[in-house]
Amino acid sequence: AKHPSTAPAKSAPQSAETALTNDVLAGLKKHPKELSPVWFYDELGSFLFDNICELPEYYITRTELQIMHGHALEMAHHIGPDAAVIEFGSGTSLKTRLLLDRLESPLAYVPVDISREHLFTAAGALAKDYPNLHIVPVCADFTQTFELPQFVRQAQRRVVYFPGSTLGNFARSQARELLVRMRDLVGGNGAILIGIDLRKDPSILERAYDDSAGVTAEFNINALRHVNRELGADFDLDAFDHLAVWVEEESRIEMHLVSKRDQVVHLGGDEIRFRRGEHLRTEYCHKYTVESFSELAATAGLAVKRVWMDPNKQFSVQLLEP
Ligand code: AVI
Repeated sequence: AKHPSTAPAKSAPQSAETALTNDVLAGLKKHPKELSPVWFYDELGSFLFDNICELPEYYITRTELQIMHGHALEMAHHIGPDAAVIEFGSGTSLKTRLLLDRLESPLAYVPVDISREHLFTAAGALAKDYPNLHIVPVCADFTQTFELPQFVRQAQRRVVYFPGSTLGNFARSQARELLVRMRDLVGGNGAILIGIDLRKDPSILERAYDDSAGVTAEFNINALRHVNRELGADFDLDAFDHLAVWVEEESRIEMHLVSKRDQVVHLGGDEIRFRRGEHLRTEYCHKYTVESFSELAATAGLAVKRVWMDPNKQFSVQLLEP
């Protein structure tokens, strides 16, 4: 047993599963109901996300890569020599390679990811192709405070790389907090290179998050499959519809799951009732203008030094400094 049965129930430490269950239940008891987007990313979800990145409607990955191909050299000049590059949520690091290829004598590359397996697989692959680069993987949840290896903490120029527009998935106050944490990590002489998706015609956005092949719908539904498997819930995967909706006042796409009928879902000894047509919100995807992002950055004590965009101004990669 994880916990001694003799311990009084009141002071018994929570198991990780109980903590997760309570967290999910708290979201399901809100009005409107919500579920954290972290539930998208099990093995199938990560595979589906990789597929999303290749979809014709999902312009984000393709456009950011185009910007990196065109401007990575200039970005590298701004970063300068001997930098330690710390990547938040390092995935397959395709974009990272474009940056690393251009940097002058980088001191170290520090991929930070919560998934130990992905982290070490990607770091291993990179180590083969960059034998002279010091690669220091850190397994951590980048939304929480974490320690960098001492020689990275002492590097003169520390740069956080955060591509993919993942900042858009955070509520504004959390996005600000994350920027503050990045600023603290890089220090007064540091920089942040960040991918930010830009506001555009809502019909383009809604299609990007509701593709004709139905991959994003499957990605959304998979969050329920993940909760069923990890926490023993009994969500009926066929009883929810995928919805992607543009919310103008918040300047964001929201992904929802809409209950097809009145139903009851069981989780951790609790019963959660859904009415027919009731929404469960699973994700925010904020879209910024160059101005609105610069305002957000300023609230975190960061100034925008450079903005690189594709010719159609769909996406941006921005260099921030304290
Ligand atoms: C990971 N993140 C930047 C993606 C996005 O576009 O906000 C997640 C995603 N959700 C649906 N499709 C892709």
